[in-house]
Amino acid sequence: MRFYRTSGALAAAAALLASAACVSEEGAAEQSDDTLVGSGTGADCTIEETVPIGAVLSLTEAAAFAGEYQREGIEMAFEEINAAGGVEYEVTYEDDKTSLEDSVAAFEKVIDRDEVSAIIGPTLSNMAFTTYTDSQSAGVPTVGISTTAEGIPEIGDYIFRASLPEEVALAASIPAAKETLGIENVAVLYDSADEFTDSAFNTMTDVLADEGVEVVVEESFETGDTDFSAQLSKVQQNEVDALILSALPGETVPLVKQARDLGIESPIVGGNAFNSPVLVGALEDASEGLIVGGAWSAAADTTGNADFIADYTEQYDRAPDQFAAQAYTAAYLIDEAVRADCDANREAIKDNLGQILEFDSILGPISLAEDGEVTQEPFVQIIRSGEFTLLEG
Ligand code: 1QQ
Repeated sequence: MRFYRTSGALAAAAALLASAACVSEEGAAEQSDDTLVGSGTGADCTIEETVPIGAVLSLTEAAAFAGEYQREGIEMAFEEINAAGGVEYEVTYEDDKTSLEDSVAAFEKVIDRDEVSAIIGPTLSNMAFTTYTDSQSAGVPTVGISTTAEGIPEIGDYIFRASLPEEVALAASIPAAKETLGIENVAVLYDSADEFTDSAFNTMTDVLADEGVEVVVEESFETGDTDFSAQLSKVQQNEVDALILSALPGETVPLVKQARDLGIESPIVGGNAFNSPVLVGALEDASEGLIVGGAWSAAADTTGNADFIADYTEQYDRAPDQFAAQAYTAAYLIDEAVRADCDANREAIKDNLGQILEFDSILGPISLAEDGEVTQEPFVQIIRSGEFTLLEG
């Protein structure tokens, strides 16, 4: 067993040398701190220094429906991990207020001020396309927990996601909906102003074409819109078997309510943002029959899921959702990467995150590849009487 800890002065000198010597391709100095290296591996790893983690989340404004759950999922996981001993983590939470500007500032804070070993977040792909270029050039491993748009891991080798790509969710939910409901033609409605919903629209179009489902109406709107009568009147003029909807909850709720008020009764298939009890609660009766593909289900029989649901519900006085579950899982994946070489420096975390194979999680077995992409099975659910039930998966 190797023991890496050195005296403070020696460690400081070594860190200085190391940071002078190690410059990543992008020119950013690599973090190399001997006090973040411990002894032992895996469950036996012991690191004396507290490991700093940054969590940049949308804790207020439009995406807080997910961000609040994410904060709780991260908090609960690190409480459990810290209680198990060996490695202690301290998380700094930053609210990006669902704004790109604030997200960029929050990333700068955790990278430069807090010198974190890894970042979790942000909540929306819309911010990630910008903020991930910052953590990539600073050489900080970053794990997305709900950044599902196409092209996210491709931003760089420090960018990972423990969030099922929307392409994978839709490739499961649309065929399942087609089979269950006998869908032959659809109307596709999408938010063209958000990176995630726009990317999901492209995927929906591809999957529908592959499935031989005809798109008879295709209409867009923009984040912040509240009146969908123009788009819905096009739907009314055409009999469709289903509505395929790519939207965040802020627009989904009024759109679906307006559709039902107009007498449009077609079943609705949505993206992973629909996998949220907040959305179901806001839709009330209009949520009946919604079909959604996502990374997690309360009904799934995955390892530890029942305990996770029970513990979370006790701690936060409400049941967890997909966003809490993915955030919780990401914390464990970071811990797994730290313990692999018992090294909580950025470079070691990055190298080891990319080698996680079939980690047994509440999302099911989950792997992260060197290119940052996640592999896990999707869950397709249908909402019945306000409850998510498994349709398939
Ligand atoms: C993204 C998403 C959203 C639904 C997260 C809340 O998947 O922005 O990629």
